[in-house]
Amino acid sequence: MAATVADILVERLIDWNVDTVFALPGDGINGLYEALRTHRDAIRVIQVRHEEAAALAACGYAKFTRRLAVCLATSGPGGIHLLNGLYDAKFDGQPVLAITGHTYHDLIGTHYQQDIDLDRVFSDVAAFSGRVMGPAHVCNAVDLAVKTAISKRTVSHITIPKDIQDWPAEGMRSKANVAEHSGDRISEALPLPGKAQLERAAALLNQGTKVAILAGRGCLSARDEIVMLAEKLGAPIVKPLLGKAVVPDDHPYTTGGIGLLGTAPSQDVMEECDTLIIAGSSFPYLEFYPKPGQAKAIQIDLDAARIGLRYPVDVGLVGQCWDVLRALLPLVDPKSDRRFLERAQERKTRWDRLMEERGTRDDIPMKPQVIAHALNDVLAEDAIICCDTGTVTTWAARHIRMRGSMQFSVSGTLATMANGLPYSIGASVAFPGRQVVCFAGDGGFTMLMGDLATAVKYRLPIKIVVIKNNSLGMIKWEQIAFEGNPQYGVDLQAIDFVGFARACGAVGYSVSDPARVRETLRDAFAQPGPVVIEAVVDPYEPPLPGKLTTDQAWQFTKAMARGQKDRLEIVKTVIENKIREVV
Ligand SMILES: Cc1ncc(C[n+]2csc(CCOP(=O)(O)OP(=O)(O)O)c2C)c(N)n1
Ligand SMILES: [Mg+2]
Repeated sequence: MAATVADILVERLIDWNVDTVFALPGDGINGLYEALRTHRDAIRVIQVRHEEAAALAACGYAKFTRRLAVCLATSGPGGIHLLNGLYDAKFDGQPVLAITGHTYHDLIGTHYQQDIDLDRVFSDVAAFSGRVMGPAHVCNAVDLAVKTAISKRTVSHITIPKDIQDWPAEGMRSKANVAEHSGDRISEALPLPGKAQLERAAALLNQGTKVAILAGRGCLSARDEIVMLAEKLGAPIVKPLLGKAVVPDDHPYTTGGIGLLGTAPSQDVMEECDTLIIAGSSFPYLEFYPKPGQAKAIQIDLDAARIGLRYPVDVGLVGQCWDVLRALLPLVDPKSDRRFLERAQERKTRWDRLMEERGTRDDIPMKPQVIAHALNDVLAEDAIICCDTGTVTTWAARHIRMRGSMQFSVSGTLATMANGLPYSIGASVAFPGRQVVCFAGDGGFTMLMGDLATAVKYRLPIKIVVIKNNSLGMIKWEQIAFEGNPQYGVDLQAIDFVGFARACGAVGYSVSDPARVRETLRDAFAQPGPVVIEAVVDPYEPPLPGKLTTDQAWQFTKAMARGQKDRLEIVKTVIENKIREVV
């Protein structure tokens, strides 16, 4: 039986099947911690080293389990540290409940210690943000927060003054508040479009001669349906990065990724299609879609407000991708003309050859692609890959190949750095038996690398590949190729990541010779616990888009002319890559 307000809260979380909370303690949540301690058989606390990691771990947990995830932080600074991870969850549509402490209820607003109105601070990131005011206010607030997070696939927040956490569970209730009035049940909204809309969509697909499918994260549970649709239509499947695991990378119908880190054949498909079906994707980069007016378009999305968000679609179908596709498939006629698909397949074969060539080069310094490519040899069929943000995203997107039931994620729409390790913690906590791999840059990893200690503490056997180019590489290339400016403020001094791993109680490996990559990865992956594999790579390797535009080439030339340091090395690397592409 609940003795305190904090007990009520923890017990309500347990009622909602929450069994894990990512957290870091503080005096603003001591009451909650005591309740967590006395309920530790039913709910566990994963103690992180930085609250941002708690929120990002919760986001990763939600992404890979498709369940509600919970993070907890103290009043003031603890709550503020959560924010970036919560925005990541909001932007990528993940149900995360954040719980924070607040200062004493009768000192709020008086410049007291850590007196930050977190319910106001969180009002932008959270679809529900409430302050719990007493024992009779807990269950209804938790219920609404949970239901909002799940039903809107977003962030909810509850803050609770520290003294109220210790108040007795009984005895304070307004006249209007009926005991046990709030229900802890949620029923999923599963809308299906009407027959007329499905028929209009099918008619467009049946008329199209060059149909393309853009299959995003909403299709992660609709692999069979997407493949059936592609087979019927002879349509190439283009995968935004959050949808990388929708179909395996060697599936004959996919041309791989899209965007700056995508593939040239995917870009060709988008440029040439006359009909596009956007399924479960809010892929943000507008310039990679067909030009408005070029293609008839159909969009499937759970959120009616997102229909037509990125492309002026002709038909919107609101619902879960797998549901809608099942309803749509019987109305779609099989196409015998496979020329569009075959052309895409030929181009994809050429692209794969280029990636094979880039991924197996024996240059020293080592090309970053080489380690991403070699990872395929050690990845399990059900590996979970958590990729960080930077040029590393390009190497992972192009070279790490989805197989079997692998899962993959990045910080998609927020594109925050430092998500890789916390996502991996979330994944490894959720799936203790599975291989979890973090693929990060030296910049992103250092932001939250204190949380390697979390992996050690909970014996999470995460394998962390750190691409060491001693720079904030992505921004370096943006300065050069997009802005036409020489690089500035992007160098990082080297860190000994092997020494760091050891200092944390993990195992460290370093590899700089392509000839030793495979055996290093094999040894590292055979270790039972967390491992850091530092891959020392060529800092001059540019993450060039699949297809270089004239403007990019021009900006690049401009930066070189304006005194980009190391320009000879850079030009040499780019020209060499271009020659290899041609021959
Ligand atoms: C929190 C945050 N700060 C800054 C950025 C801008 N940014 C994007 S990628 C990047 C560089 C990443 O460097 P690193 O992790 O070393 O990877 P690399 O690009 O070198 O492969 C930066 C600074 C960001 N996306 N997120
Ligand atoms: Mg770097």
